[in-house]
Amino acid sequence: MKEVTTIYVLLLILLPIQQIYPTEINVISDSQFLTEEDTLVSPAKTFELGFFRPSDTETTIYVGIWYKKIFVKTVVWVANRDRPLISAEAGVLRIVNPGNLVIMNNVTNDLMWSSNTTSSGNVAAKLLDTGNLVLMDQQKEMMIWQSFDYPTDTLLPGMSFGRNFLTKKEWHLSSWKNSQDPAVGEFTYSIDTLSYPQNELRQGDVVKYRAGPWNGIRFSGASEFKQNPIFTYSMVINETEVVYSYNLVNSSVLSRLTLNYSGQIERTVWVDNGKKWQSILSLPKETCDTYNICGAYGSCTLVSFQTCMCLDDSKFMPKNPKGWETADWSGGCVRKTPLDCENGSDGFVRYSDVKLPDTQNSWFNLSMTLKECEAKCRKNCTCMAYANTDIRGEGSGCLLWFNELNDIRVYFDGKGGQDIFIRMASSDLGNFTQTVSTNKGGTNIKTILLAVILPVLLIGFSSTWFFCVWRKKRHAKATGEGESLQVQESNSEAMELPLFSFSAVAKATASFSSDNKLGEGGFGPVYKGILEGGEIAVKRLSITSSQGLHEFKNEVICISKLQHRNLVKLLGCSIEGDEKLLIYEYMPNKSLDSFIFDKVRSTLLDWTKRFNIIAGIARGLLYLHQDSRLRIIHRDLKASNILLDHDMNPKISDFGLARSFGGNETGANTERVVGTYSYMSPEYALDGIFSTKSDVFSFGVLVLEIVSGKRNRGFIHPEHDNNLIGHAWRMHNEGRSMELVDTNIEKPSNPSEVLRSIEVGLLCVQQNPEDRPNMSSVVQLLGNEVALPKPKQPAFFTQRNIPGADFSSILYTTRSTNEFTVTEIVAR
Ligand code: ACK
Repeated sequence: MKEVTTIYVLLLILLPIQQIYPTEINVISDSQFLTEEDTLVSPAKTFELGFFRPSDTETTIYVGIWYKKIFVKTVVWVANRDRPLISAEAGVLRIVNPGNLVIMNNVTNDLMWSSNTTSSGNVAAKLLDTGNLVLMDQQKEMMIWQSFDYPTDTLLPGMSFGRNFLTKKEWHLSSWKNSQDPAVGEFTYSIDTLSYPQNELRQGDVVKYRAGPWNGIRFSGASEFKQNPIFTYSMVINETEVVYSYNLVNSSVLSRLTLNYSGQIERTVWVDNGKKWQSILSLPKETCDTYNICGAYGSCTLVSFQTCMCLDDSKFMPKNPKGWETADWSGGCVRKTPLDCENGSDGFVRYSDVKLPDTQNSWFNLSMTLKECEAKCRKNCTCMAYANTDIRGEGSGCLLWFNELNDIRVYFDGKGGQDIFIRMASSDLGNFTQTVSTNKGGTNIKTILLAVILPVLLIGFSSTWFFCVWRKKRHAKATGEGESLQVQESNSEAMELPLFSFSAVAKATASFSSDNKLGEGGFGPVYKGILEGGEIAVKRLSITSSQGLHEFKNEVICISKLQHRNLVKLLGCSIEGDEKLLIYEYMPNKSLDSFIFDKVRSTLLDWTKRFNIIAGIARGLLYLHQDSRLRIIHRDLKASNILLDHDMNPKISDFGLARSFGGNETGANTERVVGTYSYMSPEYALDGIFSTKSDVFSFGVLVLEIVSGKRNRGFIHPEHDNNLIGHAWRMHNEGRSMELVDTNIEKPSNPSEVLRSIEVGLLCVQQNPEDRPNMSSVVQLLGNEVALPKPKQPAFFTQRNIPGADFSSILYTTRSTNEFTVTEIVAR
């Protein structure tokens, strides 16, 4: 470090330090670990791994994997599901020798989770685009552990489900305890491999639902997905393993199979334009899916007046007729004519379209023919039925059932079931092996089944270091000795911020040439520059501005501790003599206001992009309010403080006026009202009360501006005196909200999303802070088609109704645009 100035000394006193952490990294290695501010990202940015809280109200913290591409946080895997970190505890995911990936509690040093691996070589953890976290021995180029081997409640394409008899690996799903608790819950969904493989959903030890044995195409009793263009399935059944997996025909589709905490198996597909997960399969779906509801030889019919029938009325009867009269079907059915196996007179009757019985007591051979199968069954008097194991083509393989046949179901649509040959007494046979098909045979079930429309059962088991990387301390030459600024605010945690020499930054910006000037910011001019091969934006503190120094310190303190994809990244700073510089990642698309309020440029922001921007700002603000290690109130959220990256992703910038809070504090009262009028909530502008809800108000204004392409301040309408808020409120009440949409863009393809956004905006600008949603609700309301509360009348909806406001006491301003930041006004 070169010269230590008074300011620097001041900063050092204010703030002791710690490393500055990157947001996104792509490997965890011996020298690179993951903290709560970081995420490990897959190469194509499909998945992301990091620390998360199941809900905003939860104090528990887990390490998990979720989709990066979608903003609805969808966790697909959890590491420490039974041993979370608690709020105040700091966690780290790192590799400890020898080759063990662990989650450590940095406060207590407790081991919270471990991959339980060892390796003599160098080990690195990476997240693949399949959602699989893999631990690699880099010398041997060998995978030593993968998260796909430890599924939680989600089966992703390419994951295995089943068992390997050699390695003793078993893959099954286990539900979360509840929507906020990823601990192992009551339900499991697994392949029962004790006999011929079938799927079972269990609550504790009790089977709740069973998908029949695999028949080469599907799990018996499951409508096939053959015509479905989305998935392909594979099932391997051999001496070594029984493994089911599915894949996507089009890898850009996002799909998952989950077992939720209430025991529902669900296959969902992400619908991009609906911005939500759409369920395409949900099991158990109906009463008839209840395991063995009708007992042995019974079949569930879905007929309202009688749930259960016997498989074949002419040959079976209820075992307990009285029970059937009282809707107790559990006794099932028995044969009218007893078997007489000893005399060798029994035969077999074919039943078609049947969900094959529970294979608990079964035997199978994959190479036998049906004829051989029959002979084998005939010889064994306890063998009650046989069927092909594989129904493809002519059919092949042999599956035998012993003792009673349970959990059978006859289908009428021919899609889910298959043939089974059931042992019958000679008197129940014709001269030849009889076929009884529920579709063709004229049985009682058929009559009833055809009399009702049965729903089709759709089953089928379905189914950096920083700034890429702002290489820490890779700068000796260019930046001046590779030092860092130790930053700490009072009792809070320390950070380390790369410190650059003034000369290096001056060189990077062509000596702060006017050609490089991007504009005038909160505390001075902003320049574009190239430093260490990367584009940067440099804020230069006006030499004369004492207020700017205050903001400068504030920005360093606040933003150096924050890392989120929707916050602009502070890469470093420079403090030499009177020169104070802040160095940021460069945002090629500049600020949001340069787009939305510009006639020509606004046409480049279609609705999809605008919605993406709204959602991104919401997530960034949520992070500030709830998820970051500090609770930050930005206090100056506005269009000019939203920067846009190369892909038009929004990043909240300018933390000069931000305030941080610890513990449960959500706001404060100040006599120094700072911010920008047209984005200020009434309680803040008038009484100096600021809270997360005053940021929510500003967010609401921003949403309405993004939708309409009009500024709240200075809004003019020929019919009334209302500002933009008032105009939006008026249009909303008259059912004309769509008229608010910027006419410079094409008609939005998703009007419901537009209306939802406007309503969310109006909810945020309600007069009473308590009525405004918090940012977590905002994120949810924007992303889901849930019913929205009715917004109440907004605050400040006419240009003139700011009661008691006297802004004559503005001390000074720091911007010269018409939408300047009021650095300080005295609240009355
Ligand atoms: O709207 P703009 O073009 O985008 O003008 C303002 C100006 O500097 C003063 O704030 C631009 N600006 C600020 N920070 C950055 C950044 N990190 N990358 C690119 N432009 C920036 C902003």
